[in-house]
Amino acid sequence: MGRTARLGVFFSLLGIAIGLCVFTAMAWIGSAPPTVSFASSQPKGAPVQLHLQTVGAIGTGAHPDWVSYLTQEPDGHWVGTTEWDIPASTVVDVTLDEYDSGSPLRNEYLGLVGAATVGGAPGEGGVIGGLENVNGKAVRVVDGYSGNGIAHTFSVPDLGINVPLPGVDGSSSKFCSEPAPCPTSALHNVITFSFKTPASGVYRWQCFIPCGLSYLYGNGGPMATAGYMAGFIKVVS
Ligand SMILES: [Cu+2]
Repeated sequence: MGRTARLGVFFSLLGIAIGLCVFTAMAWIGSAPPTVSFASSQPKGAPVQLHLQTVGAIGTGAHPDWVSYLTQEPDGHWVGTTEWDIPASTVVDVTLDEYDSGSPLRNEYLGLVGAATVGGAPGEGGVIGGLENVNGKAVRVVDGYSGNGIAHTFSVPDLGINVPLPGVDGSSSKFCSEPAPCPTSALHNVITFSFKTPASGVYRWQCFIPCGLSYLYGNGGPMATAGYMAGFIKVVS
């Protein structure tokens, strides 16, 4: 093969390689969930109000049958995302409307509020007061074998945050069966808790209940995809 032909093959292969890189990068960027900014949603230093939903099936998008978290933007609009910009050293008051059914825990440790911190004392994690409020009642532990079990958790291991979310009765006629966001007229539990953001940084959070039905051990699909059962708290200074 002559020099020109070899150069031709080289540049053809280079072009294909660059094309594949660009395609992969665009696919990755295109699949990243949007970020909702709470950086200036309230006066500096005032608590951020973070309103979330958990639903049994998001009903729209690429995976309509996947379980998902949703985020309410400061203007009231609901978005299927799990990524937020939140100011540093700021209290975050979370209100979580839980519309999904639950099951007993495989690991009862995840029923403890704030217990996800590595090496931390049970119940004394990053949740302020070590308590969550379930339908107006303060609780430190949720028994996964009582009621309708636990649907999901909101857990940020780096911040010592674990909040178990009790499920609702999946056989009820009021179970949410429409595309998210679920209306407040549908059966749901209201869970509230607060935590304080640390210095700036990116903190991964996720659900620790293997809720990815039909995936290996329940840990694939929505459990392994940002925007559904996992995301990032981007703490900005
Ligand atoms: Cu989950």
